[in-house]
Amino acid sequence: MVRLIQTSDWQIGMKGGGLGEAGPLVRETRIESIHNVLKSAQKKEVDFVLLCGDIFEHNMVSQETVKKVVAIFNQYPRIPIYLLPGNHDVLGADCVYNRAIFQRLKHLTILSTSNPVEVSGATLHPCPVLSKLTTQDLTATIPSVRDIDGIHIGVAHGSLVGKFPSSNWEDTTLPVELSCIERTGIDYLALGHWHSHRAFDDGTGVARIAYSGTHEQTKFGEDNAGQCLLVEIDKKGDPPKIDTIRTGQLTWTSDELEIKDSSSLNELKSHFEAVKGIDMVRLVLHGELPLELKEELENMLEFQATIHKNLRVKSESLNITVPPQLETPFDFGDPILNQTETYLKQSLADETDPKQRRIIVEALAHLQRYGKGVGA
Ligand SMILES: [Mn+2]
Repeated sequence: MVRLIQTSDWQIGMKGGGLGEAGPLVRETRIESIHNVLKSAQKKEVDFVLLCGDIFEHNMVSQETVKKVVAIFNQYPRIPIYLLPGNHDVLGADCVYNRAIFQRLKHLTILSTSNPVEVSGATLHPCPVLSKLTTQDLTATIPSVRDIDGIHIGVAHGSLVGKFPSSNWEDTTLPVELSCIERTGIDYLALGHWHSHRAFDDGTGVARIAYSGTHEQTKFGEDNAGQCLLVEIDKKGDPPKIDTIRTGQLTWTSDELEIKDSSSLNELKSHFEAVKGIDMVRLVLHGELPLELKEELENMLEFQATIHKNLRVKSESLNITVPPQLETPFDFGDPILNQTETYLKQSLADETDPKQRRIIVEALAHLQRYGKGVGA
């Protein structure tokens, strides 16, 4: 019998591009959540932990970051850790795991060749990535183990051919053939590379292939992320028992909302009410917003930004409409201001680029506010 924790794609050291100010929070949380993986291993008294690649975002990750990860590993000295490098932390002369600090970790084994490794309860068959551009089945090196006693587990980092969950993952590099199980007779294939947890059957209705997904969601829109897997296999040939364990800390939501009129702001209010416990909130706004509601919307968003750990609002497709009263000339009692207004309105009438129009509308709104202030 073997019991293991499977995890991958920690992407430690990732920039968090597109997350703006939340970048540092996401980076630190990814490191902190390693504890959740190793604590699960401790609690479930597993034989070992299997890291299926992309533990670091790249091989040039800072030594400070490396030390943070090693410091966490050191807090769990009784858990054997087997680490297969992926395409981000790819093997080679500058591989991050070549650094001396890793050689001193007694309970960490880097799976750098395809030689079988005897572990407590099973034999591992690592399929290391030797080039990021590999187009050959990564599991080709796993021999047939049908006639060899014991539980056999393949470990690879790549894309399961024909099972890409979304088109942007449909790359032709790092292929893993589904037929690997049938060809070799291994009991289980542990995979990394995809950030979402997925399990696949071997063609006979038994799930023998699984991605754990990342331990902490990396961006908006990832589904089934923020977990590790507890995998148990009783004996050779038995169906593996695959359970998910929550390890992620940050919660994420991404939604779209159409703005039409003042009732839309109430809808927006209800939306924020519904997501108030979520850390990372993304909102795409489109439609038409009357200029007189612009300030209210901005105030609402400013306040909401203080409630969530991160609020990202995309409003490039939200048109600000100019209300009729802005079309009627306003006498500022100052020829320069009057002239400015006429000029801006003419520019608005001539301008077709939505980005430029928004700038002009903004200027008009400021001018009006200023004008009212002068008149008051
Ligand atoms: Mn990868």
